Amino acid sequence: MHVYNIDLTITNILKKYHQKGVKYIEVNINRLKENLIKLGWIGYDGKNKNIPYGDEGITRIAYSEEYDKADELVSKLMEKAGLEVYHDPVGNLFGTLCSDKRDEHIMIGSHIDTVPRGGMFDGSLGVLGALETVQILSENNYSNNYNLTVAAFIGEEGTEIGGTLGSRCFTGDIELNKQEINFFKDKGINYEDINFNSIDKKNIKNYLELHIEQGKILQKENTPIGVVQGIVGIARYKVTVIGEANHAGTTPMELRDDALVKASRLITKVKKTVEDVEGGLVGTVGKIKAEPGAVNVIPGRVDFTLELRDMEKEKMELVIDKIKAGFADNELIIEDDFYEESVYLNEQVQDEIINSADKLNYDYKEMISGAGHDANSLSKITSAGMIFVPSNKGISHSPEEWTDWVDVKKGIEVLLETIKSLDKSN
Ligand code: HGY
Ligand code: MN
Ligand code: MN
Repeated sequence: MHVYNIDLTITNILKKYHQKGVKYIEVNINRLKENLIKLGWIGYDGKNKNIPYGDEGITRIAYSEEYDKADELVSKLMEKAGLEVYHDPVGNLFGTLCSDKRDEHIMIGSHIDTVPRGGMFDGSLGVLGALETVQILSENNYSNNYNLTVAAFIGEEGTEIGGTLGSRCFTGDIELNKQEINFFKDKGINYEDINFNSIDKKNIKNYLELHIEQGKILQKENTPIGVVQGIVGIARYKVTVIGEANHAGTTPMELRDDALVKASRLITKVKKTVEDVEGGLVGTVGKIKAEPGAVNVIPGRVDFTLELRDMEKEKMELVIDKIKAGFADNELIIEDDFYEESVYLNEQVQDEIINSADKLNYDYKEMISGAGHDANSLSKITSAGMIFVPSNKGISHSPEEWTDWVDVKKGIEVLLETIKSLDKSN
């Protein structure tokens, strides 16, 4: 069981007050913790009574009933913090601490939808951490130059029509095909409404996102802060392998054309091909289905998803070319399903994050994100940056996802300092 080790040693607090020129505002970590746990109960399926951790984890899929409850909770928390709360046509949620000086926004956000059986930090920490920074600034009568807008983008995790859905709609970085238009229509959202939103995209000066690393590096190197330099590109494919369905009893082994045996050879080939490519390329087969799916029938067809991630598109294309070799066209079909370009995040914003970590005397590491994020979409319309905090044992997209509260607090403090410095700059 995790003990909440809030690092309140007197030296830690004094250290902050000794920082020259930093009016130290103490984030309310207990309020953040309470909000994060409250949000985590929505969609949690487990026996734990004091924290939504473990067992079947948290399932809060975009546009589901659980998601609507989560949206309602976060909207109420934003109202309680005195923010102006509104939704755009696809269901993105915004809360703004208005400025009387300028109409541009500094946007700080992430997502509150989860993967099936996910954890309580992925996305939620970024939205509630953003809320905490804006709320604590407002409570300290901070006079913000820019509108400070907290965003909860809907559908960041993969939906039937791809991931980072809400933020791609918000930034207009999306071409909707017939199937996708119908996806929205089923939810009562008209296509014409989608490209309009309540904030003029040109008016977003910066975007910041606090997120768990979802990997092992920060914890392994005992470093509390990650400064994200770039976010990998994600290519998803629908793969179909064709064989010949036949009787499992009367078909001799040498006369079989077993689609599942062929698919398993192909999947092993994907692993080998990806491992042979230099650098950080990764490949995953996450979903597979054999048809007709009967115990006594040799599978005649197998469908599976293939996802590749890297900073370089060419490396992902190379894998596809290589795995096709040795298969006839009528037995292997690979269809593009989703592609999100990799991005390098804004260097000035990275410098601001580094300055904030330095001011607070926190070690940091510059790194690439192997996970996709809404910051990818936002980086297409504004200067965007991301701050990572460590994930316990690198686990994420799992009921065991965990970040120690002392690290959560450091991440929010760096976020707060970065917002303040961006708010002073032009
Ligand atoms: O899949 C991802 O990388 C993100 O967690 N949606
Ligand atoms: Mn996420
Ligand atoms: Mn995720």
